[in-house]
Amino acid sequence: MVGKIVKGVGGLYDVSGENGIYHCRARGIFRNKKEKPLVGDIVDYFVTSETDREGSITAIHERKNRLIRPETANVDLILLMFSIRDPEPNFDMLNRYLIMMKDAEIETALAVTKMDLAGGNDALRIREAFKNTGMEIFFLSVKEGSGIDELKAFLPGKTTALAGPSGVGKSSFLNRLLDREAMETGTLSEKIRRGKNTTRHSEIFLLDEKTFIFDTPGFTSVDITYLNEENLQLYFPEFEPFIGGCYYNSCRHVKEPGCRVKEAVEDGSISRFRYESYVKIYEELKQIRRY
Ligand SMILES: Nc1nc2c(ncn2[C@@H]2O[C@H](COP(=O)(O)OP(=O)(O)OP(=O)(O)O)[C@@H](O)[C@H]2O)c(=O)[nH]1
Ligand SMILES: [Mg+2]
Ligand SMILES: [Zn+2]
Repeated sequence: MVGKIVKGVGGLYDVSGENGIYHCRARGIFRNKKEKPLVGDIVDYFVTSETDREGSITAIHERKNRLIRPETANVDLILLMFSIRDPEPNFDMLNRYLIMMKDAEIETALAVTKMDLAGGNDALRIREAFKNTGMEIFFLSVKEGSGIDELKAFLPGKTTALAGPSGVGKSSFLNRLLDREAMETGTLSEKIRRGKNTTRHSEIFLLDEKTFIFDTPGFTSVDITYLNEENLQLYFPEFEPFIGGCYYNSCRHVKEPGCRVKEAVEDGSISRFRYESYVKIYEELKQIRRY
């Protein structure tokens, strides 16, 4: 039978097929092949016990894509969520995450949460920071119920994964979409102090027949050191119109004269914040490759 893995915890997978959900284990062949089933995978499975609703996964169908963070397969859209406050956004980490998604060739949109805690020009500041990146930006407050419908209208027909740091309100947003307490939520201090109310596994929910949404665990760091600094420019979509126009063909837009990218930062077509992030990451990657 064929089904979709909707949840995976400790080697046990919930596979949703035409006869409902079966709790499945993956057969040993996966371990030997160093391949492991991921939430979002379409798999072949057979039933080992009808009464206990248990089964066994025998094969993974070809993936459209595969992500390490969050560990998922077959995602159409990443909704990168971060809160305007509590916790404060870590823009450096967000930019690194966006680079990782661009490398994985997965469409990404931004959702700024907890807008009930925002100050007067916070939304403008965020729009300015990410201008000309081509990304949709949504502003919402689950607490006040604002911005939810706009974001909801963006999701039909897609498989969307909610991603972002811990405590930004991913599970709260999901619960709001489903109108039930599908996932546990909690304050950051509850998460940290008691290790509770935090999301530890990825799980898929159905919004309608063709619309899936994954809740995933929050991340605390993003590693992109596998990238080559020469190519880093390609991961900043707002640089694209200017690349190739610089005085030097080999321009990496850091210290070179006659740089069109730097001009674009000066005239405001590229946000300084993103450019500075580019330079910082560029220097870092270059440093790594020296060794
Ligand atoms: N002020 C305010 N607080 C919110 C809002 N949405 C969520 N919260 C609170 O933020 C805290 C964290 O929410 P969660 O939904 O657990 O966050 P999460 O992103 O799922 O966190 P992890 O599962 O640990 O990755 C909870 O105490 C929520 O009540 C909001 O719109 N406004
Ligand atoms: Mg959560
Ligand atoms: Zn340049």
